Amino acid sequence: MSVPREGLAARTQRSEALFAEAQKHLPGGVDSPVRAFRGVGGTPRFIARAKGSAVWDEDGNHYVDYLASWGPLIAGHAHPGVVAAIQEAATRGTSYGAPTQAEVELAQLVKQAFPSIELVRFVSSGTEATMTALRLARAFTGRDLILKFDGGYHGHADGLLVQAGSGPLTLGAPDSPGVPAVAAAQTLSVPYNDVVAARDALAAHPRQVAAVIVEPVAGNMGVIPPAPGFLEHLRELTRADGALLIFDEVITGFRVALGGAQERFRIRPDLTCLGKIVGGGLPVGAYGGRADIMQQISPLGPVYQAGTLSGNPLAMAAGLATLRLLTEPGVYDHLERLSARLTDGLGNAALSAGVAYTTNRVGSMFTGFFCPEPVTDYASAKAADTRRYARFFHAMLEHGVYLAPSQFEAGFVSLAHTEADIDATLAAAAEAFGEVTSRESRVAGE
Ligand code: KE4
Repeated sequence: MSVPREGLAARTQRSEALFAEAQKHLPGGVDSPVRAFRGVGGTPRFIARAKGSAVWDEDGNHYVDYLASWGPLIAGHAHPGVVAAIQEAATRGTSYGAPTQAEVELAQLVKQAFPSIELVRFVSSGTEATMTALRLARAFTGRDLILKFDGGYHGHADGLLVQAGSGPLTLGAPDSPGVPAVAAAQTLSVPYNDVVAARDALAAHPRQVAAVIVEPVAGNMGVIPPAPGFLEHLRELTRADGALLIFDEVITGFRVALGGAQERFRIRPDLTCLGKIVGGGLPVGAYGGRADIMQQISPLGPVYQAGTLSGNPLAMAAGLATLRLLTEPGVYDHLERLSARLTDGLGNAALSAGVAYTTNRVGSMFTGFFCPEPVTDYASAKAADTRRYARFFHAMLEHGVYLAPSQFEAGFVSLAHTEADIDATLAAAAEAFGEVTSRESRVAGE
């Protein structure tokens, strides 16, 4: 039986005090908007430390963590092998601005996992990876237009903040001010999983679209799997039109399979963007793909991209240590089994509590939506009851479970999660679903 902590209100004093101070110095008190709890209300928990599947906030509250830093921590927090690799690398210096053996080794591992990647370049974030992939696609094709999907989030580069998911969706601003109209005008966006809309968009701009960029499993509207045939059709449509197909695998890379969604769904994109797991919790992004395209990148070719800390030795060490854990046999079967038990259990708990709830899951990434209908695209995701999500989120927090602070994000199971963690989570959910409906009936009765 999961019991809410006594006097939890008193147990957020340090987070509250830190949040008040943080807001004097940082916009919204955070360094990334989705951390501010705007999608669920209340005070963001200031995290003091983490280990394995657990995080502790500054008030000493313990949580089973499914945020996993928005995806990178597939091996769990502070994995001893990852920490030791970072520590060892740090004793040899933290940055050289020169090539290193670690970059070569990590590139080899990425290419082994992703056969479509013949050349790869490391950068420091997913945003840098997708931003550069689009510049490269435009240079290679000589075309200007980009086609993305409603609710797809690919980082905060100007042309990609159009009908964007993740934070912009959570905060109700899918199109950001400050993006020049001419930049936004180069970006077409159609509903996710809608092959006809994608076909019509390409047909309306024949041989003018440089690339179609897609999250092969959407993670920024909450998790939405590709409909059967969706990715295959995108591959055919882009090949016929001469547009490049870019898989944004910043979340799905090394997550839904060692070789990401392109392994799981057997599609070969022209370019792939990576992030999160490839850095093992340190800042790494990457873009790569066909050699004839990547050879356009400076200093080989004319397309410029650079970065002071690209291929940073500490980040390369963390990425290498993490990926080597993922090449162990049975890793993905284990994640599949544990994640399925979690989401099946959440669905059953919601059913028992009479709460309309539907879970989407691919591998160890998942989202529970507070709505009765299947969630297959941006429109159906937006129909979810975000107030119920917020109540559930806080009820789970009170029961020691940390989910994504937005209905429109993904949760993640790691190699550090145990059967006992899943049991505790499902016990907490049984209480939390009940509290969602009882709070509503209390309000209705007032
Ligand atoms: P970063 O620049 O945040 O490293 O990566 C941008 C990015 C690109 N592509 C996909 C599919 C992504 O999900 C992301 C970033 N994801 C968000 C959460 N959904 C990061 C969390 C945040 O913005 O704080």
